[in-house]
Amino acid sequence: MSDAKRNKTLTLTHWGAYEVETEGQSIRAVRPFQDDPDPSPIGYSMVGVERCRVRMPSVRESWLKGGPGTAPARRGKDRFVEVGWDRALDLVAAELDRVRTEFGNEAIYAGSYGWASAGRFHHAPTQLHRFMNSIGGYTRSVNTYSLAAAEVILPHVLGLGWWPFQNALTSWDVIAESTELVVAFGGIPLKNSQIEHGGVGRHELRGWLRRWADRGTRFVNVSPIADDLGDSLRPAWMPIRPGTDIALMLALIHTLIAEGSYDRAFVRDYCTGWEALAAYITGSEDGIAKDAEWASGITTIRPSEIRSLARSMVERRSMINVSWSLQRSHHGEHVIWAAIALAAAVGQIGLPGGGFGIGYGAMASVGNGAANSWLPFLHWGRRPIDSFIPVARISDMLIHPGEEFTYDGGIYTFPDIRLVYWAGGNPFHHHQDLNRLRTAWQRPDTVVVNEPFWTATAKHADVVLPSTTPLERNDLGGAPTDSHVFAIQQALAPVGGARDDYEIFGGLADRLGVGDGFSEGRTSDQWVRHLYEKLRQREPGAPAFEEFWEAGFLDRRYAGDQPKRVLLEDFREDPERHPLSTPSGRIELYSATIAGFGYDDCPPHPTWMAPREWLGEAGELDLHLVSNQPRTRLHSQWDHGSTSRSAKIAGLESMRMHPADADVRGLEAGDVVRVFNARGACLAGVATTDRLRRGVVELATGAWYSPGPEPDLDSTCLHGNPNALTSDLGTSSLAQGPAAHTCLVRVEKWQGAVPTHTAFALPPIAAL
Ligand SMILES: Nc1nc2c(c(=O)[nH]1)N[C@H]1C(S)=C(S)[C@@H](COP(=O)(O)OP(=O)(O)OC[C@H]3O[C@@H](n4cnc5c(=O)[nH]c(N)nc54)[C@H](O)[C@@H]3O)O[C@H]1N2
Ligand SMILES: Nc1nc2c(c(=O)[nH]1)N[C@H]1C(S)=C(S)[C@@H](COP(=O)(O)OP(=O)(O)OC[C@H]3O[C@@H](n4cnc5c(=O)[nH]c(N)nc54)[C@H](O)[C@@H]3O)O[C@H]1N2
Ligand SMILES: [Mo]
Repeated sequence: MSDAKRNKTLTLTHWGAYEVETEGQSIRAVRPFQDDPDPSPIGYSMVGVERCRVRMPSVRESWLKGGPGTAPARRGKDRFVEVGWDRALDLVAAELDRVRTEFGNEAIYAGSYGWASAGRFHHAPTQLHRFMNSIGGYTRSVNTYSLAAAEVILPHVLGLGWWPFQNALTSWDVIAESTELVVAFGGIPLKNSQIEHGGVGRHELRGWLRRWADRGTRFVNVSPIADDLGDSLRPAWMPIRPGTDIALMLALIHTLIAEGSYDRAFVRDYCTGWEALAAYITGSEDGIAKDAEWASGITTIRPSEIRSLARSMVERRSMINVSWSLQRSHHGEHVIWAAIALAAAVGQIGLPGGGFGIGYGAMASVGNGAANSWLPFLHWGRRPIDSFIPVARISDMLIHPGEEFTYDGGIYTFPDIRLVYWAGGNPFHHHQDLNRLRTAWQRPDTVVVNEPFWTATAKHADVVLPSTTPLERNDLGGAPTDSHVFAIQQALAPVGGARDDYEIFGGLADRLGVGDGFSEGRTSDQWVRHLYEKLRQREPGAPAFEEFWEAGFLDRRYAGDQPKRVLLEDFREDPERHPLSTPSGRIELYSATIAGFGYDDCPPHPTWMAPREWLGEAGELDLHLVSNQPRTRLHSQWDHGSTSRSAKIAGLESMRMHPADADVRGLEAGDVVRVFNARGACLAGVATTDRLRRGVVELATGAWYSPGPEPDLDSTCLHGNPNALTSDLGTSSLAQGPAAHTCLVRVEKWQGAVPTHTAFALPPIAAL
């Protein structure tokens, strides 16, 4: 083939921008974006874009024959029948109409959580929500799997919602200039900073960490896993028992109180509720002093280490970082609250390089200071009805229609869902306790899923509508927190019969008589141009559309250097002129509002409560499972791709454990194990390392879920998805967030032949 037939286009993913070289319908090469100093290897997986694709609209056979509600227990087991687009869209439109007419729009659940793709126009959940609002509304979801507990507690403590808070975080450059000690609970994991919601032009965190270290900044990594903070930073490692950080934070405050070194003026002038918190910490409230000895019994960190850490924090300019993972646990709200209380006692909040941050390293942009750039987005439309659930309560909702739930002081009722519509997410990867979700998933009459790939969620649907990937369409992409905006350029024709989500919902909207309102008369290319023009209205320095499209990207650093940011600087300078939006105008270390809610599991000041599952009361389940974010993919995306698959062991997700823990179970690296508890089981391949504390195993999220055959292996994922094991417990009555990191397991060697998983196999498809 001659070179002339090769084409190069630029595409954007949540893990970076790449140049894609194609020849006809094949991808010949994927190269990182020229200006990216630290590109992510995840992008190379795109070479296999045709693998595991849904080729044609596919309908579950029993549902097709018997109509909605037929044999729901056969979801995930039945054959699919491929049908043409017209038939599929007729079926789905008729079913949407039946459900909204007979049961009302709240009977449609389209909360549809998920990351979908980076492009802002073809963002599948946005398209879905806009479509659903145009047909009368739907039951939505609130908050995120990432941060639910933090999102709900922060307004009570700081008077800030999540985005204003994250945008105000102290920026990396200020840390580089001023911070002498970084105490990182859950580390600052570089593996996670590969990602940014909406895309990354330049991965810069690695460079900044080096600059922090070069300056002589000391690092403490408080985490069960040493790798959460890079070796090049020479961190001190405190391998804490998972789920016990609150106890450590309280004991650090106790030391400062006992030694008289906490910042009296700060807690008096900038906080409310210090007395109540101090009474609890010193034990005058309940007779138990939350001192270093007490915390040592819980966290397994030596009392002398706790005391000396507390002293270093007040002697130096110190920054406390709390990873998002910490609040993805039972009582996760209180981890955030305790960290803020610790920072208040240290007294450096609002000073350059001092105080606290939440989630440095969790994504590429957290702390980059580039916040507040504006990006055009497609509007969801007006919400005709207001029915919602906290996002991680999906199984509860499906299993308990009509029952009450609490959320942030309110009492609400779970709707009776007849139809579930998902686009751009993978609940059969992301939700906790997948065996419970499978039971819950049998309740609705109909499940519709738009997906490019045959994921477990697609396999558990009644109707699967094949979507394109970003490689197959034009779009505009970027993150408001990133320096670049990209022209995502179509590299391939749609694979198989795939259609853009916009086209799919357009087809449904036409059938339901709202086509014009949904499309506003624009084709998708016209929409992309329209969104870009909105950007130009805000930023007259941006080039004309044609020029932008030709260049492939816009480097918005033309706007000049971003201002250095110091979190809560104004408030510190003058709390009267810049009060917080809390009831007291101060940082609330005790919240009368939360006291008023009267929740047993969410007391009104930071409190240690033993999580439901932890190594302190382990019993038979003697290992703590950390199911963190995977380094070789984004969640479940491209698990079928080369980067993710290269890290598997015998085709199974790899699980890391301490060599001593392996030894006592007669295990060696490379062995296949069964990981189990009362909720379920999964297989995994063993890797051993002393980078984990003993008693902890690490099995990252995202291996495509592949339940084994009935009757014996039905509740076992044969591929290694940790959500076969995690608990579907809410963080507390306040936020009802996911608590994935609160999970105990046992591990044993798999005996006999290893059953093969079918994660990447197509489901049975009947010829029409
Ligand atoms: N045990 C455990 N579980 C967890 C977590 C944990 O820490 N531990 N973390 C949680 C967190 S923080 C998150 S954010 C969630 C993530 O959960 P999800 O966001 O649901 O995970 P993804 O794998 O990103 O799923 C996105 C899906 O969208 C599809 N997709 C991509 N592009 C398109 C498109 O253009 N159109 C359509 N229709 N589909 C598209 C992809 O193929 C993929 O199946 O997982 C949560 N689950
Ligand atoms: N490569 C990659 N990067 C990602 C993602 C991905 O899928 N892949 N997902 C993105 C998303 S959606 C999100 S929300 C963020 C999530 O960002 P995080 O929530 O911070 O990510 P995790 O990897 O779950 O957790 C970080 C570390 O916390 C530690 N940890 C777990 N439990 C405890 C505990 O009880 N105490 C302490 N001290 N440490 C603990 C674990 O060792 C873990 O490696 O990551 C984003 N970045
Ligand atoms: Mo997330």
